[in-house]
Amino acid sequence: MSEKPVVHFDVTDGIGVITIDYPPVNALGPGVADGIIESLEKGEADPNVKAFVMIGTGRSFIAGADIRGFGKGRPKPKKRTYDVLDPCSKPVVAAIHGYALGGGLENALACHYRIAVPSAKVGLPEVLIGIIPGGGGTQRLPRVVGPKAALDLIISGRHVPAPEAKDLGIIDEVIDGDDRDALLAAALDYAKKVADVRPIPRVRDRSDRLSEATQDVFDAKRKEVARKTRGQPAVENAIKAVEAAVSEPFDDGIATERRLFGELETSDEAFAMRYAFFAEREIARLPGMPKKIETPEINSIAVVGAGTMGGGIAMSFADAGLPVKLVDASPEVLEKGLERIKANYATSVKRGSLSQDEMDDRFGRIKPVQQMEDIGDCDAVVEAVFERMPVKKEVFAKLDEVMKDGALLLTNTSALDIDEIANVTKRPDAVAGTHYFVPANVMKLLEVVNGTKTSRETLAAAMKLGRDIGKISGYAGNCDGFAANRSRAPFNIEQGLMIEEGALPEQVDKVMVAFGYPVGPCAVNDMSGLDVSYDTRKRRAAADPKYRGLPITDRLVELGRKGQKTGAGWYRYEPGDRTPHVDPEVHKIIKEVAEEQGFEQREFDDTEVLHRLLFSSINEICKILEEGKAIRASDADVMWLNGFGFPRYRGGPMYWGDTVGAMEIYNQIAAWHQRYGERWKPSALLREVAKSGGKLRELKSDISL
Ligand code: T1G
Repeated sequence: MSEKPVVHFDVTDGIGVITIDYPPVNALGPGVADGIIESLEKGEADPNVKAFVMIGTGRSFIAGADIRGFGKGRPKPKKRTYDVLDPCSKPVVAAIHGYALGGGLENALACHYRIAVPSAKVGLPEVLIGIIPGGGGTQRLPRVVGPKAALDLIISGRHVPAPEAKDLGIIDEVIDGDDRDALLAAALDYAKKVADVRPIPRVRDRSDRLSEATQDVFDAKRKEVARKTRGQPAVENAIKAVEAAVSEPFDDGIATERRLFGELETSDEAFAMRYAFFAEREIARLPGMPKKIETPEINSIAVVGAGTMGGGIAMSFADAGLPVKLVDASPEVLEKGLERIKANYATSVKRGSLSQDEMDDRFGRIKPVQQMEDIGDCDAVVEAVFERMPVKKEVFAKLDEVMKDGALLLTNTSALDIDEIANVTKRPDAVAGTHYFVPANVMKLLEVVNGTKTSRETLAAAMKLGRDIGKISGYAGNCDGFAANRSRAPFNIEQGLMIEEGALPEQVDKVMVAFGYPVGPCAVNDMSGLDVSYDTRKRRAAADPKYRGLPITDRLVELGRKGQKTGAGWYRYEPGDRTPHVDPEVHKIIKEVAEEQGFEQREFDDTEVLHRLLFSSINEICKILEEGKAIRASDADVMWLNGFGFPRYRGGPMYWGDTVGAMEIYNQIAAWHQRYGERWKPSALLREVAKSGGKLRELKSDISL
């Protein structure tokens, strides 16, 4: 329990003000619920108190239950705030700024009125951590917004901006001011206004909207979410809980919700998703960095290169409200790049995820520029030109000339040597890698690569810049493939080699889809194009006779089977349809190349396919940590979750590895080392953690920055 009180209660002009004071986000931590209950009981007993206001200190209302306490056998509370707020004999006004999420919104819904500042956000994000709302949210929200909208909000877990929440009926009033003082003043006035209104409006008594739900609303939702939420029991339980809101009296519905919640808190999925939640916050911490480090203000950005990556990167900044200059020497490329950006925004507008005004604002922030001289005033520049070192060097030499002092010089290279790029400038301390993942405006992962001469200020600024545009910045040291792609490379190699050894592409994909990936790796190859790395393989084979490449993939490319874009790759595609179809022609090609190359073919069982792919990457993550090219194993998990679509309810490769056990993984890798040679040499760190009985997910490198 924290020493200082976490809830304050004072009476102002006959209004009892309950203030939650549990930084940083007013989670319902130890003592908060009891403090709210005590304040209500005190105010109820005080004849001078006519009504209540409930508000948070700092930057938020209540951000939800204290997730840190979950899964640790929490003591059952004697009373819950929802059960004291709802029947309170005096009206309670919830005053919301920042966030009212999970238990925060549930407390607000148990209040009798809700007002908010325009920038506030509300939501029930519990399914994102593998559980469901457990404080009445599945019963009250459908009574306010209707069952269909409630299902959408609970299953998406999305944060709803206050104006939209008002339109939905969750919020009664959005005030003019956007700061906490204005909110408190408005809430006090509102409370005085409603103090004598009777009957006091209680959400539990509202059932008019429940009749909107017929069974097909629930069946349609089940069908809609089936593919995307496979393996997540919380989603089905959430649907069941909302069904109970429609079919059962309120108190029975609450009991049903509690039962369905109780099934989930200690589920494997919930443990994994809570781990992911905290790992995504831990990744921001750079060991050895001073707590407070001066980083330059970034208010203007330039992106060099108007290709697919450059366009996506420019969108990331424009989406975050920053003005962007998009540079390309070729007017045609620049024009095409702008058209691609506009088309991307138009698709979002068509889908309804963006309004036309928002699209216009965002697109309006992107200014096309042809001369590098015109970007010198920008606070930071991101280079996103061809992945060829001579081209990068030329661009950075020019940037060094034109960019103002103190500007960040960032490269989006996915594997090239940051030091070699930095060394063409007179300011290598201002150079860092910021590696975006395709599509750059969607993928949350941003890999920030630390060059030998990158200053701490530049590193900290690049990490912060990623977070400021809503991404998850992850540290990587400078090496081939940095951390994310380097850890993924063995997976890709094993995928190709297993197909040479007899595993069919459809078997590899079936195994990984069953594991939880939305799409299998071969189908993904067909999407990105089998020819993408063909040239690289050919260049490497020419330079290094020992390099064996991937002859089967190369043959597919040489036969024009480049993937979806040519109607055939690992799979066959009907015109205008992206559905992969198994193609006997591919089986024939595999056989032919195997005979030519003398590859022995055999049957594979599914477990071997899964283990060959994931154990190889787990081993590589251990090597990356040993070399200090990543900070912690959980960072690698965050990169796989947010860069490679690893199923979230499995936590990440290292978290999942612990469900198999480090010793079992080590022994299997040691056996494959005997059978397949050098590429399966077990990492020393893996051997150590296996022998010590430790956890893969807790491994850390010893770098200090
Ligand atoms: N519990 C414990 N710690 C939390 C927390 C929570 N609910 N939310 C945030 N933190 C910590 C976080 O780990 C970080 O710690 C710091 O606060 C700042 O967070 C009964 C059962 C509110 C949108 O899922 O989405 O209610 O790293 O870096 O980017 O039905 O935090 O500083 O040590 O994310 O400004 C439902 C989870 C819970 C909300 C703010 N609520 N939180 O984002 O800051 S379950 C949630 C968030 C529940 C009820 C059920 C975000 C945020 P540290 P941050 P931010």
